[in-house]
Amino acid sequence: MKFVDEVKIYTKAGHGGPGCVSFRREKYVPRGGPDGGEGGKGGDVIFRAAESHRTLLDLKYQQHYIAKNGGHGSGNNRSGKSSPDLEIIVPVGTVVKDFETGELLADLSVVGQTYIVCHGGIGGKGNAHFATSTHQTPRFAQEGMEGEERWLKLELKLLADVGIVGFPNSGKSTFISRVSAARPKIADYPFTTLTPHLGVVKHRDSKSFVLADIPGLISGAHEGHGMGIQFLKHVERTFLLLHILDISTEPDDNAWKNYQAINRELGFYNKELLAKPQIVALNKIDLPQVRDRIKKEVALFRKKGIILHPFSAVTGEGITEILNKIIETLNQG
Ligand SMILES: Nc1nc2c(ncn2[C@@H]2O[C@H](COP(=O)(O)OP(=O)(O)OP(=O)(O)O)[C@@H](O)[C@H]2O)c(=O)[nH]1
Ligand SMILES: [Mg+2]
Repeated sequence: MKFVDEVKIYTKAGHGGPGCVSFRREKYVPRGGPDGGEGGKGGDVIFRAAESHRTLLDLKYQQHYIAKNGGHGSGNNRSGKSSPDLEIIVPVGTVVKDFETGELLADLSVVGQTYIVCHGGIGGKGNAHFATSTHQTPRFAQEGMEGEERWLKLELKLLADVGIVGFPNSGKSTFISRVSAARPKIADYPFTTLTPHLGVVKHRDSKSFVLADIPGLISGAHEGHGMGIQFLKHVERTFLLLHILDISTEPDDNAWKNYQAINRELGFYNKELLAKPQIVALNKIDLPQVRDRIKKEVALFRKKGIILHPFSAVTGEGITEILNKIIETLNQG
């Protein structure tokens, strides 16, 4: 099943009910005064963030959300019924934007948070409202106000704690499938992962955290090369990044250059990504051509002030150290 993280929907609040034109009818009172009541208010359309929903999938299947109109006012000064609000439940982390303008309307990041996206129209006044000493028998009433309507774009940024970044084929999916129950496809060709995957990691007795595996990046991703950088929105809110490096394929593969190339793409997407703590790891140390170069690479990164964690996603060597480091860093934040 495809991971749904963007949907377009139409929302419309209810119109206010029309006011009523009516005159009192009583025995022995031949010409009673105006007694038309006002219309009821139309229902609002409201978003509510709840933990019960993990994806925007439900909204993909229903595109139109229309709240009911307010009831008509009636005689005897009776107001029309106000309509109930239409509530749309969305996962925590949903961002609501105006589809036409792209304007950010709401960022529903807290459980129970609500946002009124379309206000219902208020009801029209009945003719009783318009009676004055000089105009005692108004034969008109107001229409209700129109309810607001708009097309929206909803985006769900996965709420992962840790995002994995790296070139295609570096072993990101192998890592997540090793440490969590997530089972993204793994293969020896680039761009195996086409959609983000989430995995919950429970390491020893520390609190579990959520890891996000996203499609690989390449140089020029910000210009649309490879899978592009749109998937980086899934790691925008993570607390830290796990940067996986692979120097196994070419003899002149340069871990430092690769490291910088990926960071450049992160910066093109959003400078703030570069401010996140990064845990840098060198994968595939089970392969002799990589094993032979561990010392050199670790020393080179150390010179730049960066700890390089060698590991093998296949044999599991070095993974405990990486998880320890992730948890330590998460705890600091
Ligand atoms: N020898 C060895 N191979 C590995 C290791 N980790 C991953 N691989 C292999 O590398 C290839 C790519 O692994 P993936 O986990 O699919 O890589 P990815 O980074 O998710 O790739 P994309 O989804 O394309 O970005 C597969 O053939 C894996 O079996 C490792 O530690 N050692
Ligand atoms: Mg992958």
